[in-house]
Amino acid sequence: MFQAQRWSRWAAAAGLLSLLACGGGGGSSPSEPGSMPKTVTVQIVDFAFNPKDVTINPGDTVQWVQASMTPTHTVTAENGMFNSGMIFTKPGATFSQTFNGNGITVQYHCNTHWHTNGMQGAVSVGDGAPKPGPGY
Ligand SMILES: [Cu+2]
Repeated sequence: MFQAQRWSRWAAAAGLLSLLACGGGGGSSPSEPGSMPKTVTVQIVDFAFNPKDVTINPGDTVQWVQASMTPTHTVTAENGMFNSGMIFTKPGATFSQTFNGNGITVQYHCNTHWHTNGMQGAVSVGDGAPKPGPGY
């Protein structure tokens, strides 16, 4: 009985490890030979995204991190691709989005400070992505 319990615990841990190992993609991604998907960080500082614009490769993830005390931010895409909701209420709060398109630019804003502070940004994905529009 005791032995079996130990074994199943070990097996569960090993399964978790192999899941994590597979998360890296294992080279099966068709995009950009030799480049692994990466995560790019955009900080929310006071009433602005920093950097405001980022350029990434298809399959990369953008992670927004609240880095100052100003509360009640959102990350809301103009094209409806993502909407964090009001989760940026304290420093350290994060929201992540993976971008699989190619040659696209996704413009986004903070619902709370969009009109008052011009709190906007853009994610350009892949080669040939159009330049962000005015204000982004
Ligand atoms: Cu905001």
